Amino acid sequence: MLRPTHNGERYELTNPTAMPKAGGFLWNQKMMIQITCRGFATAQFMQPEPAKYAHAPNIEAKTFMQPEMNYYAHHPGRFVYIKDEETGQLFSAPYEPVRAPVDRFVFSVGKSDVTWIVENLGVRVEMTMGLPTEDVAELWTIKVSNLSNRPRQISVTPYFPLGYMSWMNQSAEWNPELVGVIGSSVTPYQKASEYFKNKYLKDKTYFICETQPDSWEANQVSFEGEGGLHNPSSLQGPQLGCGDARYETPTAAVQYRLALKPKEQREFRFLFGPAYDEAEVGAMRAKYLSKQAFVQTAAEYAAYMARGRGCLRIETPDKDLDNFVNNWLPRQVYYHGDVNRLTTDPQTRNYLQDNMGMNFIKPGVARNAFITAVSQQEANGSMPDGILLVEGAELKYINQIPHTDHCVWLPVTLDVYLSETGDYELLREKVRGTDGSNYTVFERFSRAMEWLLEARDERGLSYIAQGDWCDPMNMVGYKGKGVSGWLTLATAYSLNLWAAVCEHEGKTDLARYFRAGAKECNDAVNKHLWDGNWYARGITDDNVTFGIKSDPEGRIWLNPQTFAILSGAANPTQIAKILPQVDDQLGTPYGVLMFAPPFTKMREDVGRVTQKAIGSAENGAVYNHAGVFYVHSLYQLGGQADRAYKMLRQLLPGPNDADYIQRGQMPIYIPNYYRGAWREFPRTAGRSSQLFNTGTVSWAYRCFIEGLCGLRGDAEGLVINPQLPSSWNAMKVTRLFRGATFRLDIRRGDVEVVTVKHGNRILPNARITNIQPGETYQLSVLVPE
Ligand code: CEZ
Repeated sequence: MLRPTHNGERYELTNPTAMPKAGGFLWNQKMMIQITCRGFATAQFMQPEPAKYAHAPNIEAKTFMQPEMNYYAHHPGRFVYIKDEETGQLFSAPYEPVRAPVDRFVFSVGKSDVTWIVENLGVRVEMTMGLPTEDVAELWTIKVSNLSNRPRQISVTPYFPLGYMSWMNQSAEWNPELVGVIGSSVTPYQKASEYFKNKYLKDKTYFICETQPDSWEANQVSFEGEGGLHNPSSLQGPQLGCGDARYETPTAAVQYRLALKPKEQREFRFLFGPAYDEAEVGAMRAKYLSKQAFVQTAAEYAAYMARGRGCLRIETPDKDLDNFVNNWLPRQVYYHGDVNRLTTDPQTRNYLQDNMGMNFIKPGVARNAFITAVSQQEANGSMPDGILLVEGAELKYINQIPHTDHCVWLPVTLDVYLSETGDYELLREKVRGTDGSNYTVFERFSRAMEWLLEARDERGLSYIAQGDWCDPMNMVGYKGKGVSGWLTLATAYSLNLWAAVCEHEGKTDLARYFRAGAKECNDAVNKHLWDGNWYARGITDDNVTFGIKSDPEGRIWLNPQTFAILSGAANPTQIAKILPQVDDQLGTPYGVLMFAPPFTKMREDVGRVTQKAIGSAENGAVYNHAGVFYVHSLYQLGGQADRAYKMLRQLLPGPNDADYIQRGQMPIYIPNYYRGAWREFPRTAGRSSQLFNTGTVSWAYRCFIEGLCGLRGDAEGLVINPQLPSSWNAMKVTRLFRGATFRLDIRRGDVEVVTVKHGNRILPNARITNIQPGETYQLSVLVPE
């Protein structure tokens, strides 16, 4: 049903009904498209705010990408109807909208294209979607072959619905010069000021053909007629109606009537996308719509994807894991670092963590991100809720709600930048702020740490305002008093990391000062929030401690436990109590829950998180971002290789069919969550959100690199400390680091500590210094049995 092919470069799904929402995604710096195995698609492009060129049949409120997207017959998608004109039989590829059972179905997701093979009624349809590297457009190839030994009369009707473009003005018509359907609209608005912003938006959508079709239809209602999408009336006639849409819902359908000889094959190419005017469509046509241009564009795009290859190759006893880590995980990390989730105002914590992953791919990008971020620091040292990436961008949606954790992520993500690059120079760089201030990066970080220390109550616990890492925890502290246990611990962790940097920079007084601050935070948490076997999540405005054993819902939360390990708040006795509680109360077959039990009704002193569907998203799902923090803390702690690996492996679906079907997702990315509530609702537990925007991936990559493989840089070199799960005896790793290549053969051996041999020389400790860029280091590593 589902398997890797082409050396893991592709995944193929051979059934359109087993995992109906399974899909793949492609992006470039201006657009993104997610498409399911059945042909439903969600695409957006930046101008500079995200916009659509294929719309839903109703006007949607604009918001960010949602989990568990729902699809329905009229959902935007890319389809082709095939009709046997002799018998009248009809099917569609990939599968929607006709949903006729087919003889063969292959949905194949590659890193730089998505393809389908669908066979039915003796006809094979091959569909391929690609993207350009720089422009916004979809490049479609549709190949039709007569598999039978007799001549065939068939019609081929690509159908690319444009949807309800606008309630102010929408239309579509055939354009003979451009050889395609051009939909036109006016983006709805009401304020006069918006007119000037919208004036140059790409309000046209085009679907243009390399080969002149025999007929076309630009009117959705005329296309469907009374037959509906499963059996459109217009496919009953000798040709499509060649109609237009005049303030009627536009569509794009074109038809080729083919007489195919036995085994004959025909190939068609199309371009689908947004444009400002016809001249732009013409330019896109000239640039892309030919066989040669398609080939060249695909090669360029593949090269663009290849630049996100990452710094790690592993060979372990788990082939599916290797495949994911070598092929797919860095691709998803690259996506995050390359396009910042296609928003112009990423949440500050997302921006910093997404760029944390970029350290393993293109550290220069991460470096610039620090500068961009701290240039927007507030005068009081705090960080804004979102980082504005383009001129004129504004803080939107969740970024208008005050969250108090953003400063924490500065040292946390800097830690990875420094360990990858050793570039402490960054700290000395002066950054002019948007408020006119001029401080070095070092000073700005120190100011952020000061702010964190300030933003605490008389007990020494961190105020939460309307949220911390947990966005929808918006009512713990909205009256101004509530505090976050997690944030207090994260602050301590962050302060300790920063203190180490201060030390490196010779600022011992500052280091001592920030360490003392961290200790204060840890002490406060131990005094007020240790609940006997685990840490509470926080204390509300009305002084109610929550996330404790007497809570029937939201009894134990993962993040405070994780960060108590990272911050040093938890001593070994406490850790020994916490770990089994996490296993028992939060462990599931699909990963570790963010908290349990889930809330079944609104808790007004906790907030919106308690209103989310039970076991979905932050309401007690396997929220992978929280899960991977925990994995990281276990690797940091050491001696937890099995626990850590188990949960790291659970981040990806499979490898058995039952697990794939339950999760409903291909192992080509990590979603932001899998449904929890596995005791309450086992039927839906494990189901993937299908949302590939997630802070999880940079941490997951980090866990593989620094944790499992144990290859982490320090100021002068590379430290080697693999943490193999007990069921593995060996693994091979190739790691790119500071311009050099490290090839490691790691085995268990009769040693007390990790022992590294370089050539014939046993190194005095498991660390390589004086690394020469361009050099390849062959290392034999023995780890204790
Ligand atoms: O958004 C994520 C945020 O992008 O939720 C995480 C948070 O740390 C990330 O920064 C945990 O709360 O309800 C909401 O408003 C949330 O904002 C969610 O929508 C969540 C989404 O699942 C998007 O990924």
